[in-house]
Amino acid sequence: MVPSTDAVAGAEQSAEEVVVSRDGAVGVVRLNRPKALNALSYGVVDRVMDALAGFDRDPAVGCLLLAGSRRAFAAGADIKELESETLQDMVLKRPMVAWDRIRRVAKPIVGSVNGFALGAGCELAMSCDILVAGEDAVFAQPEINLGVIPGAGGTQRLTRAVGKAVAMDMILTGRRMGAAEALQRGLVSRVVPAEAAFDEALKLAREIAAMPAIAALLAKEGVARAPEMDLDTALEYERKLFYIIFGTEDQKEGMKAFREKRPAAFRGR
Ligand code: DAK
Repeated sequence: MVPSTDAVAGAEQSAEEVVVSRDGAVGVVRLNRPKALNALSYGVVDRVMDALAGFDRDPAVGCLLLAGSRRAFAAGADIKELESETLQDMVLKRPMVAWDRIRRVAKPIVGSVNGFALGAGCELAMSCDILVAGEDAVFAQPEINLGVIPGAGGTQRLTRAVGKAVAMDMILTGRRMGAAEALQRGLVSRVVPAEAAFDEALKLAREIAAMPAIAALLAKEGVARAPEMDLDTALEYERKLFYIIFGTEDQKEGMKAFREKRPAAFRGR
């Protein structure tokens, strides 16, 4: 069972900065460092990535849910940790490698955003496949105000999500984008009342988790790869993914159930 919002709020005192739980076929990962507005220290990022990778390997899980807390999804990388870092640290410790792990997750990831999603917090949110935002959500890449630039995909993912003009505007000024604008610009897919964001995201994740698992996985792969390919290559690629689905039991079951006018009983095979 997923801890209730209160339970997670209560866990503020605990040492668990990342709370990992299961809700049926949904693997839930919640940032829980509210006193620092869920600032993403190296340790927190590692734990998030470990948890996502663990759920990705778990056959009982069909969809992942990544959430923050009520005031903040995450207010960025941990500035206090970053301040003393050097060029040599960046090159030799290779901290970016941890961030590549979320891109390798095959199962769909739903993100639930309340409050601040700033800097690396915005980048982590954009690494999810679908975002449900509370009306209080605020997105920004304010790194320029700290003398740096986005380093976990912001210049690339924001540009792909909202286009060059708006991405330039946000990244060069650090300006914030509210939930309504994020919806209008296609950064998030749903905006709901702030207090409902987690529950709505969980509902969406449950719905996806109940879908035929291999089809969901291949559908995600097709959409995720779309911006990386020219149309001809992309359509050919989609065709191959489509062929693969015809090797699944769920394809047979889905179409048989349609013919027999009954709900399909997908088994994820
Ligand atoms: N890091 C560390 N602590 C943070 C933090 C952050 N990003 N954001 C907030 N906090 C802490 C504050 O320091 C404060 O803790 P105390 O000082 O009281 O102990 C606590 O959270 C509450 O924050 P405030 O007192 O500031 O609360 P306010 O309501 O007044 O303001 C705020 C909320 C979100 C507007 C403000 O806290 C703020 O501006 N925070 C910083 C936002 C920001 O600039 N974010 C971008 C960070 S740079 C990398 C990949 C990516 C990145 C770096 C490396 N690699 C792979 C190596 C990305 C860089 C970034 O994200």
